[in-house]
Amino acid sequence: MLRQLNQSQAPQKHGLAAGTDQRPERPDWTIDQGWDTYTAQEHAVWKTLFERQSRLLPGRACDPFVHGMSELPIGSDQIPDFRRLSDTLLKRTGWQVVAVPGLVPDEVFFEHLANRRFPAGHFIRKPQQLDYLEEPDVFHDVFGHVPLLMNPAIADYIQAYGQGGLRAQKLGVLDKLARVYWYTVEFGLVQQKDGLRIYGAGIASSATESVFSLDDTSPNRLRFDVERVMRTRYRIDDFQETYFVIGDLDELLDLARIDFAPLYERAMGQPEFEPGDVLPTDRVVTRGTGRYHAAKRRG
Ligand code: HBI
Ligand code: FE
Repeated sequence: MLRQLNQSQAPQKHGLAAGTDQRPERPDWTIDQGWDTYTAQEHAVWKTLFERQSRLLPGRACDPFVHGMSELPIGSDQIPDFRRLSDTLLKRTGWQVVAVPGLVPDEVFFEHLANRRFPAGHFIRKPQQLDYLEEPDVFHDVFGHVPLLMNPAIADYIQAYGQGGLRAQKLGVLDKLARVYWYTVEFGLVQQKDGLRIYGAGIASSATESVFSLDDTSPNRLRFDVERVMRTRYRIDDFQETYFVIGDLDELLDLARIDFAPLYERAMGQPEFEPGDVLPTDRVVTRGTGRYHAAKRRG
């Protein structure tokens, strides 16, 4: 089954994906969500995706994700109204959800995050492309990302990522910072007392990767280390070969507070790692067989 591409694949597209070549209505690329214009079929696609993930995620999604979801006006029958999501989020962590046509240029994206505005695709995928996505749609962005914006650590971390992104661009090290976002906010795992759990939106919104990331023997699962991750390439078109594990979402709060400049300095000129590499210095949670990607390479 083709995999759901993720908006952080955007670094390759630098914000302008296929089909969003129209000029933005506003300088910040936001549009009205147009909630009243969604068709019954679009709401039905949401329902299919929501019910599928709701069957899969118990015991797989981390507790803060489940908790955040339960406190938000996100239901099975309809695509959520961003105004109602923002009402709840603003009170809890000061975040809002704003509608955008799709991928937006990096600096626009970072500017929104730095101001606690989460840009969410207003559109939803077609019924025939439930598992494959050219760019982030409302299910990926709202079901995958928004529940954890209710968590104070994630709320601060993603704002700091926005601020850091604007700086990283100026320093020419965006690719290193994008990897940190990728292996945490998009594809991160967290070690709970009762086992490994998903917090990455790219996994939480994907039926196939929700299972692969936790249950399959193929991927590596390594303890997160920011300098290691900064130097680790990632897959943009298939399951990850390695997932990085944090001990608690609050670890990201520490990351939000440190100055990345010395880390960029140290990473410069150092060798980079392939997605499937396991280093002698890695703290290995599970060493994968690599069988899934090896089979794909054989074709
Ligand atoms: N645009 N709408 C949207 N959503 C994203 O997640 C996004 C984007 N543009 C750029 C981007 N992500 C990435 O290039 C950055 O995370 C590096
Ligand atoms: Fe995402």
